Amino acid sequence: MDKSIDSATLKAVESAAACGVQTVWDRYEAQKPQCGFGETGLCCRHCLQGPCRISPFGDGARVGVCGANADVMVARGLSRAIAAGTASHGGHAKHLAHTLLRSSIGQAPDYPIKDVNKLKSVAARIGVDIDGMTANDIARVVALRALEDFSEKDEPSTWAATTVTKGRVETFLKYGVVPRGIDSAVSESMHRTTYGVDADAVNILLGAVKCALADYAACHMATDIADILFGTPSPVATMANLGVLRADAVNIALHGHNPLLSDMIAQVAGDPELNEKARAAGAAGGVNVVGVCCTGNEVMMRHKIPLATSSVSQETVILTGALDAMVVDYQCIMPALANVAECFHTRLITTMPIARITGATHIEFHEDGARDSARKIIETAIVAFTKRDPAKVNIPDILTTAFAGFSTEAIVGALSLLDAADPLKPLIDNIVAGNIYGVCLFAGCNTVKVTQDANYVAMIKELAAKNVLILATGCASGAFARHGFMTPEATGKYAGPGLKAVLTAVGQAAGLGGPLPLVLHMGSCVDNSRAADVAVAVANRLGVDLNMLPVVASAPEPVTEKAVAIGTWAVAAGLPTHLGVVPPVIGSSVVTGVLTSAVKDLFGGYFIVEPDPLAAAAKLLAAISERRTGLGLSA
Ligand code: BF8
Ligand code: SF4
Repeated sequence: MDKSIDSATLKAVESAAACGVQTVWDRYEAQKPQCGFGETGLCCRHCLQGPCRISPFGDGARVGVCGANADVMVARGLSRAIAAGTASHGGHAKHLAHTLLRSSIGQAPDYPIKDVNKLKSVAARIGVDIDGMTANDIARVVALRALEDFSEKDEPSTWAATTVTKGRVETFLKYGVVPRGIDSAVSESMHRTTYGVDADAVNILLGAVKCALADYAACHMATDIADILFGTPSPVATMANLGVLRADAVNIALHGHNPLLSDMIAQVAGDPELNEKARAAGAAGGVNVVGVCCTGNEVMMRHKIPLATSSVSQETVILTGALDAMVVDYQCIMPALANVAECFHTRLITTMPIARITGATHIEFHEDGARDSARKIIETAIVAFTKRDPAKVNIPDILTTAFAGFSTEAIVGALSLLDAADPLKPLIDNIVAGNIYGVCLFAGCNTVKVTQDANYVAMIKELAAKNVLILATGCASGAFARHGFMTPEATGKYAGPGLKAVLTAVGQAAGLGGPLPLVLHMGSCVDNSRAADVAVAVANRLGVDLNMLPVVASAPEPVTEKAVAIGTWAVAAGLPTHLGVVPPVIGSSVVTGVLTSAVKDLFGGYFIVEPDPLAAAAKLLAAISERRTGLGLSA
C-alpha cells in the first residue's frame, strides 16, 4: 500500500530516511500484525481480573471472567471511545466558555468580544432576554449558561436541545437519549461501562448515543463561542500544502485544536517589531505562520493562515527542515513529533498543562497574558531559526490555492444574494429540481491504515459528478485543500452540470466572477455543528425532520475517538454515515447489526462501513436516492 497520494507528503517523508528518523508509516509497519482481539473489539481491561478476550473464530472462552459476552465487551468499548471523544470536545468547549466568562468580567483583556451579532443570536437561541444589556452582560449570561450545560440538570442540555429540530428532540426524548449535561453524560458512560454495571449491549449503545449527543452539544458550543470571541468566518482565499513553508522566513506551525492559542499567535505574528527581529536574525521574509490539523482550519478561516498539512502527515512539516517551531495545544498531536524535531533545529513547544510531551519545550499559555505568551513563543522560534541548517532544508515546492471559511452565516449570506427575502429557497429549489442531488459532509481524519487522501479524492470525484454538494471539515477539508478541490477550477472540472450551474450562479451573485469552490470548507471538527445548522435550517424550512433530508456524511479515513463520537451523533441526527475504516466492533453481531441497520428504525440514520471508496460513493448515492424518493423527488 502506498503511503499517500500527496506528492508533498511523499517527498518530505524521503527526508526521514536520510535523517534515520521513523515516521508514522514505519511505526505502523512495526506494529503489524495488529492484535485481532483488539481489531474486533473482543478484549476487555475494565477490571483487574482481566485482561479478558474472546476469539472471533469461536474457539476458546466465550465470555470474560465476569461473564461479559462478546456483545457486551464490544458495546462497552465503543461506548468508552465515545465518552473519550466527548470529554475532548467538552474540554475544548469548556475552555472557551471559561474564557468568555473571564472576558465578560474584564479578566481576559486579550479576548474581547469580537462578534456581537453572533453573541446576540446565540443568546436569543438559548432564550436569554437581552433587552437593555451590554455585550459584556450578555456574554456573562451566555458563558454561565454554557458552563451550566456541563453538569447534570433537570432539563435537557441547552446546546443539544436548542440547536436541532423539534422532531429530533421528541425522538431523543422518546428513546431516553437526551443528555442533561455534557460532563455528566461522559461520567454516566464511564459508570455504566465499568465492572458489573450495564450488561445489555443495546442498552449500552443507547447510553452511548446519549453521550454522543452531549458531544454534539460540546461541538456546537465550541463553534458558537469561538465565533463570538474571534469572529464568524467568511470566505477567504489562502494556500495549502507544504509549499507554504518559506526558506527565507521564520516558520511557525500551529497544531492542535483550540483557537484560544492559535488565534492569538496569528494576531501577534503580524507585529512589526517581531518581524523586524526575525529579519535581524537573518530571515528576510519575517515571520511565517502556517496551520496543521483543526487549529490550522480555525486560523485558515479567520486569518487566511495557509494550511501546511494535517493529521497523519503532521511529521512532514518538521521533515522539511525549515520549521523553526511547532506550537501545540491539545488533541491529535503525535508524541513522535518530539523525536522528529530532535533531528532538526525545530523547537516543539507545548502550551497546555494537560498536554506536555517529554523532550518538548513547555511555554504555558494562560488567558491572562495570552498576548505576552504568544510573543514569547514567536521569539523562541526566531532564536531557533538562527540554528537552522540550510543543508537540511528541503521544502517540497507543492502548494495550491484553497478557499476557506464557509460558515453557516456565510452560506446563507451568499444565498441571500439570490433571494434576500428567503435565502434558503434557492438551495431548496435546486435540491427539488435535482440540480443539487443531495449533500455530503466529509469529516474526520487521515489514517495510516489507508493510502493518505486516496479515499477522499476517489469519492469526491464520484459524488460531485452526480451533482452532490460537498461540505468538509477537519482533516477532510485539509485533504481536499491540498489536492486543489477548494477552488472554482475544481468546480469547473469535477461538478456535474446541475451542481456547476448552482455554484456558478451563487459565485457570480457574490461577485466572484466564477463559481464557488467545489468543496465548501466549514472549518474544524467541532464545526461539524455548522453543517448540522444548515441541515436543521433546511429541514425547518421544509417542515420535515433531519432523517428525511437527502443529506449524508462520510469519514473515509477516521482515526480518533472524537471522530467516533461525531459519527454517532450524525447517525442519531438521522444521517446515513459512511466509515472508510472498519471500527473495532465486528466481534459482535448484535452491535454491528444495531449500528448498520436497527438504529435506522429509531433515528433514521445508520452507519455504512465500506473501505472501498467507489463502492462507498455508490452506497451514499443510493442513500440519497432513497431520501429523495421519500420526499417525492426524482430519484
Ligand atoms: O478534530 S479530523 S485527526 S485534527 S480528530 Fe484530529 Fe481527526 Fe484531524 Fe481535528 Ni478531527
Ligand atoms: Fe474481564 Fe469482566 Fe473484568 Fe472485563 S470486566 S476484564 S470481561 S472480568
